[in-house]
Amino acid sequence: MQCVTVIDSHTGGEPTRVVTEGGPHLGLGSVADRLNRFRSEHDRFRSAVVNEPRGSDVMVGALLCEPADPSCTMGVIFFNNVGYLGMCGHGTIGLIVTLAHRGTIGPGDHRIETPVGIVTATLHPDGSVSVANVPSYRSLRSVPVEVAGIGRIHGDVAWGGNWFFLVDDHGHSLDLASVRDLTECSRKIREAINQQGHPEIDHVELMGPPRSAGARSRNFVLCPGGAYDRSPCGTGTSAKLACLAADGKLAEDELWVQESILGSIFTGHYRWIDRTTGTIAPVITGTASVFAEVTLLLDERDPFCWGIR
Ligand code: PYC
Repeated sequence: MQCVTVIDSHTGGEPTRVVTEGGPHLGLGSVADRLNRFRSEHDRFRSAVVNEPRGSDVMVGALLCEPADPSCTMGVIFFNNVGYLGMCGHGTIGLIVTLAHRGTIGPGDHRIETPVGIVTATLHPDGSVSVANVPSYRSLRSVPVEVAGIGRIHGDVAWGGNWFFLVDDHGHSLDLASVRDLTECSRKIREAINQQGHPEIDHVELMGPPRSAGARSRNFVLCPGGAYDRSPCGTGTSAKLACLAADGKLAEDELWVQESILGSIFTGHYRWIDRTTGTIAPVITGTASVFAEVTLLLDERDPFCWGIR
């Protein structure tokens, strides 16, 4: 029997499960190297932790590891029901709140090595967390895509730690009651843009007008494994900031309040890194709540010990 201790939190409704003990040893090297070892040698551990019956399609796991970069205090690999994430904004906020809950860290800056670069998470005295994310940029603007059953839509391709396709003219109202339709629409858009020579895009972000006072925009984000992000998506909001910066629609340090399909909020702003390449340094702020401390039991006699895949 293998025991794995985890702490569960949610960030704006989106869950994060931090493995605190019992995870696989991933050897030496950068966090990107360790991700490769996680994927090739321990992928069933990923599935055991986040998939049913212990988890669900929406759960994002976080495995801490030693950073290779000496300026970082920790390394982290985020994973989900189908694989691994480059970065995860809501997950980083959940991780920091979880470590503060355990008494492992206090307020201040925490440099974290991820497979796609270093991020700095700041735990504020009020418990909120800001994440200075990896450099983000838009690679393509207003790409036309013919989507079966929907017609022609347009989207921007942008990197915010994961690859996003951001669409305004999807023709849907972003209502929580319509998540099935929104999921199906986003799935079809992803299939079409992937077939159009962009297999790297694994997140689709539908944009719409905000509902709550102070918010600038509402989104619906389809994640790689088919679940939708309950939070406004930290990497998706970073991608959105890169598009706004490139279009000259948001100034440096101007606040962008991004609302999720649930109405939960992230606040974002950016600084230019390189105007010629359109690369920005985005910062996302949000809050998380810890809701469970659990010991998972991995018993080889259990037919679904390694999760329902
Ligand atoms: O917050 O970056 C994020 C994220 C990615 C997938 C789910 N959440």
